[in-house]
Amino acid sequence: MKYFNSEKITFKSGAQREFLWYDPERVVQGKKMKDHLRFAASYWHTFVAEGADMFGTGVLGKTFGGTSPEDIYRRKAEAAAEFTDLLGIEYYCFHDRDIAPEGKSLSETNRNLDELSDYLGDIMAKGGKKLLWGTANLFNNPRYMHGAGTAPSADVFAFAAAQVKKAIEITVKLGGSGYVFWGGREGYETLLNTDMALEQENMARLLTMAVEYGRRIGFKGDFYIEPKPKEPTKHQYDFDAATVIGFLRKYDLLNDFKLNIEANHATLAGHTFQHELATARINGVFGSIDANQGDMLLGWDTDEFPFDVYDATLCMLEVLKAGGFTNGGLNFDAKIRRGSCSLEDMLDGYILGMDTFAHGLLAADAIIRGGELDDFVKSRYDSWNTGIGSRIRSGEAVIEELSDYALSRGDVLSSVRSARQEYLENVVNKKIYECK
Ligand code: XLS
Ligand code: CA
Ligand code: CA
Repeated sequence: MKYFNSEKITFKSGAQREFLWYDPERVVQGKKMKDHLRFAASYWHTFVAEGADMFGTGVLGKTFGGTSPEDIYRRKAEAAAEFTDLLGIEYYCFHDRDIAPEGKSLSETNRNLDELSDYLGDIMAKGGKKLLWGTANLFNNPRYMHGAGTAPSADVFAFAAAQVKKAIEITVKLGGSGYVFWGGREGYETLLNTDMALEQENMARLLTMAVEYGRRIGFKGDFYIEPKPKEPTKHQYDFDAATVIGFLRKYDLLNDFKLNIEANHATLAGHTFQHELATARINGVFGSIDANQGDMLLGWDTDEFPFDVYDATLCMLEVLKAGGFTNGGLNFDAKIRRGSCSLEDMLDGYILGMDTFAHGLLAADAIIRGGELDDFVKSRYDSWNTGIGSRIRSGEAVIEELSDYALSRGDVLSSVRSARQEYLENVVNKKIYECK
């Protein structure tokens, strides 16, 4: 059965749908483009979500012609294999509830998951596709209305733990290289009814149990937390990269956890995508990326396919500086707009995102090879390599010495140089325009 009315997407072929920038086999900095970018398809937006929003129902059916739940989920798996083949995408990501329907009891749900994950795993492995990460959907079902790992009810917490246990097993079975925690409802609406300290301790307990179990059953990949400041709750505990790093450090989870940074969540937190990536990198927790973009005129999580080459360039600059992905990749946690109501529109969305990041990779490589940014930053901080600067860095200088130094030195305004932002912005633009 063929679900998409499209030929395989080719590279600059002159076909109706083609990549202009993405060339999987092209070598950049000694590595193939596809291995730099490690593109993944998000199961939920691509094979599950039908375009419903707060004001209207779905516009694009994703039953793929199936009739019974079992049939529908098998067809979703087949569609996923075909879709990723068409685009040459090697990775996929899912929530447990994306790939199998919830049953009447937890044991029935788990059986569904066992069977359908076998089917999905086989069909994807046949085409050489790999699981980038798995996760548990701990936000959709009404039982999680007040949270899952941070629920006021210990019963709900235990149910969530059971779900996480199973999702980790499925991830391990399918050879996943990552396991994500996105704290959708792990937050609060008002402190009038919330014990914030207990909720955060409990979240850490759940993560600790998950790590302990995952390692025990042979999971060698990375656990990730995906920061997001708000939506669905008003105040989410995993607000941004810095907040999550503080939490991981407090609960001694830094050895097992890295971050999955999403572009749209960064902007919701009032940060640039690059800021969140750099924060992860300099703290040694850069892991994976949910590639999308928000709409600056809208204040919510729009999960659009990325077309902003500038942002993609600065993102890839961070990825290259971090030494590239190890277990992570670029997962398109992105959806087509509701008005784009054909399955094939999704192919255009992915082509848009993949070309944007391929262009970003080439521009980032050109920035690194050109060296202008690096040279500038190095020289901006050169006073830290000699004299008083190096004494401060080595810890030799005490505050009295600095006071004496300042008194003898006179006004220091003459040592202040221009930050040359516009020159550097010209450099970045030039690399984006000129790279081929
Ligand atoms: C929602 C999140 C979610 C996670 C996985 O905003 O982006 O899709 O990536 O649960
Ligand atoms: Ca995401
Ligand atoms: Ca999002």
